[in-house]
Amino acid sequence: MKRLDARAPDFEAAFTSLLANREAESARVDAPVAEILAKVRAKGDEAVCAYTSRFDRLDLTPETMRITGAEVKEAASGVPQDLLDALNVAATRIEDFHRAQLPQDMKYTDSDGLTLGQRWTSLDAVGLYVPGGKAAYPSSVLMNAIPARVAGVKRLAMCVPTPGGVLNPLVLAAAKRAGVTEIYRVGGAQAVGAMAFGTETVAPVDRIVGPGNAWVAEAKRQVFGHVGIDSIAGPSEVVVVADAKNDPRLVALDLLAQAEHDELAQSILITDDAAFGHLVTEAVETELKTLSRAAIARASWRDFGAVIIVRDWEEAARLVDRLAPEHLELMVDEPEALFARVRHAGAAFLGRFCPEAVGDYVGGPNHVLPTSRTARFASGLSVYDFLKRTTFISSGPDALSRIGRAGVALATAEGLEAHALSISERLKIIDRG
Ligand code: HSO
Ligand code: ZN
Repeated sequence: MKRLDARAPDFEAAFTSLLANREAESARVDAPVAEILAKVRAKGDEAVCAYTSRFDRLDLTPETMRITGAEVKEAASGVPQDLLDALNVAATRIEDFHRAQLPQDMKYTDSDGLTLGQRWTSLDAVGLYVPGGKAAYPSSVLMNAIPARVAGVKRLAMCVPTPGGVLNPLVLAAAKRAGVTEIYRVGGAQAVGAMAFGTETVAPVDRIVGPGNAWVAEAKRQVFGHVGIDSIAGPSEVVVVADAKNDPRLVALDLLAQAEHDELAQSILITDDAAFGHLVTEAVETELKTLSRAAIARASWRDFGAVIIVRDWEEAARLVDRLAPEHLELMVDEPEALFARVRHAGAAFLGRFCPEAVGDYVGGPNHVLPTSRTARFASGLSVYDFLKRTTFISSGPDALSRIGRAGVALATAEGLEAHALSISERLKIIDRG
């Protein structure tokens, strides 16, 4: 953990080191992934089943690739009712937020007499990748699937690896609640290939979303262009801005909630009180004695954690913008006023009783957010990722006669004669009356 003081002469260098890229040194998998994708594209189900047998020790046939409705029901029936109720609370709140997010179509008639506008329509089919084993978060199934369904996507296919054939009941229950329409027990690059290119069993989709390991991320990169993809997430991060009126233990737990995700996660406290900063770091050490994921959280806090002492909240806001964090907690007297000064953050949590973990599960806004400072130019997952716009122009003779000549002049200047004629020949007809 680093301790930084904005007044110290070496502050700038120390702060810059916090902005360093935390991407894992992952092995290059571009060549093997390209081979898998090519095989899946050429051989369809046969290749998907062969790779599943090799990587997941699971023998599949085209008939058993899909997890049936009965299997989903059976698995979900083993989930305790209180957990199903919790899933339902989360799903309902996520649905409500994303429904409120739906954009309006636009249409107006301008002073030249043209009617202009744009109309939103949903994608036809989306593929959702869900990692296997421990990396599978049921909450992330809800966060990826619900915006697609709210946007109006009819087909929502999900791929999840089931090594050794073991199903994750809570993931399946989340998929069912979120409105996933079909589920395949296929993972890795072969799943991405199947969804992108289609096989005899898996119909192709238009966009693939969802987290995955290095192979899945590389496969998504390689199919991009043929289908759309979501952004490729880096390690998670949180910046907590807190004054000395807070309970140091609560602030420590918020920092650790991020740190326990990943050794590469980053948790930063910004405070205007150095003594409070010390209390928080002491509380972090105390909690690390008992947390179940202490090994991961300790590594993250040791390597990437930081406490920054600032003169005032104005300075805090400037530093937050430079960090452009995925998550921002504002635990100060007037969080709205401070939030108004911040421009770059994926999601903000305002007030002393609004921990980021509430947003991970039951807040409503999406928890798939821009990481690695990409909040400077990117936003979290939303209904917009499953919608596209068609713009339109409607013009009659009067409107065309007002703007047509300028179009002819530009077409002529570009040397595109048919363009010029397609307008000018109509202008002639109009002029003839
Ligand atoms: N904080 C994570 C999301 C998550 N947390 C899932 C718990 N489960 C990235 O925003
Ligand atoms: Zn989380």
